[in-house]
Amino acid sequence: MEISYYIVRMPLKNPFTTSFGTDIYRESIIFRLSENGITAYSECVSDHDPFYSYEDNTTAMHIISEYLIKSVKNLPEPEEFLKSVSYIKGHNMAKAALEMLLYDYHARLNKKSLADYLGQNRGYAIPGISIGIDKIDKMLERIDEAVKMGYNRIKVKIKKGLENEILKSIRDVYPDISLSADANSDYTFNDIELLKSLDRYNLVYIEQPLCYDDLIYHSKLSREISTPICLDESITSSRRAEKAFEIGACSVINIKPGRVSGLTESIKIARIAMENNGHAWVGGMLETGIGRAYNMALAANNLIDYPGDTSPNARYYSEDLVKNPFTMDNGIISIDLKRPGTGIDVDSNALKKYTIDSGKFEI
Ligand code: OSB
Ligand code: MG
Repeated sequence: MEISYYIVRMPLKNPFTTSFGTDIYRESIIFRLSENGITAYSECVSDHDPFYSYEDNTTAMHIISEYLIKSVKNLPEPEEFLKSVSYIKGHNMAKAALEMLLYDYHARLNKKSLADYLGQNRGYAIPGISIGIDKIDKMLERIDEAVKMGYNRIKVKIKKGLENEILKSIRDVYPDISLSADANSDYTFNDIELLKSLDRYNLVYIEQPLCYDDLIYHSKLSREISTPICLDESITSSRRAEKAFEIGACSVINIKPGRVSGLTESIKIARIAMENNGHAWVGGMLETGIGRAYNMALAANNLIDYPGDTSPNARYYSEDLVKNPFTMDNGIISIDLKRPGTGIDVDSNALKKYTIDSGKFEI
């Protein structure tokens, strides 16, 4: 059996700035499996640099080639695959890339769309948008466009020292839109007064205000501010999600399949959120059309109750890796449940064009 990989470097339509830096390109790893007349693709959401998490493309390729790829032999069910690699600590993005590849393969084998294969789904995703840090007038322009397009929630990136200026300018113009702010871990508990001052903006939640590996101080913070806390970086597994709810560290979770080792854990986390009267939504990592299809299938699940960062493809790249992008109509993104697996139609010319390195695993 053969699995190919392609490291792609995709120029973003617009630079994307978070509290940890500015991206002009997205470098991700695409996997392709072809067996028994079925072709499956997946995307590893690690990037060139370890700035969002400790994983990067080099660590992901190392873990995949040395430890994970052999467990894909015999094409196990995704859950079985995950169990067989549980002896490897962490490296969830690397695990997720193969777990999702197996999901696409098995959904296709069962002649079901991935959304149906995952279980109860509503057939569409409810998108919000994540807007990077920029000059205030640029951010307001982007928000204006997004509101007109029908996005169901606007999330803006914030950074220590810029938060009040950004949020006040937005609320002055849009007092009522559903608004959230993502700090990507830029604050510490010492910033408590500053964080309290954000309560006045009536945010649906503040995303990951404190350190990426912290639960305890998020729990302390949640008792000091009225804005609900949503965790992203801190929730790396269903076990951590359980603990987060148990100690009140958050009431909302941004689920990114890549961060939590794939769709099996994603669904478990969404269920935990619902059982704890919390909320769950599907985040994004600026995926190409390949990874995006997995996020959409998950976002269509009935356990997901808040709008996600699942924008249609056209927002990210002027040329994508798929020929059938998702589009947004009246604030929803429909999923074609008649197409098997992820349903994507990969544009092999575009894949070739943006590939900077490639190879094969023979297993
Ligand atoms: O924190 O949610 C985040 C993008 C890259 C890394 C981290 C994050 C993001 C986003 C963009 O917010 C979400 C998207 O539109 O894909
Ligand atoms: Mg985030």
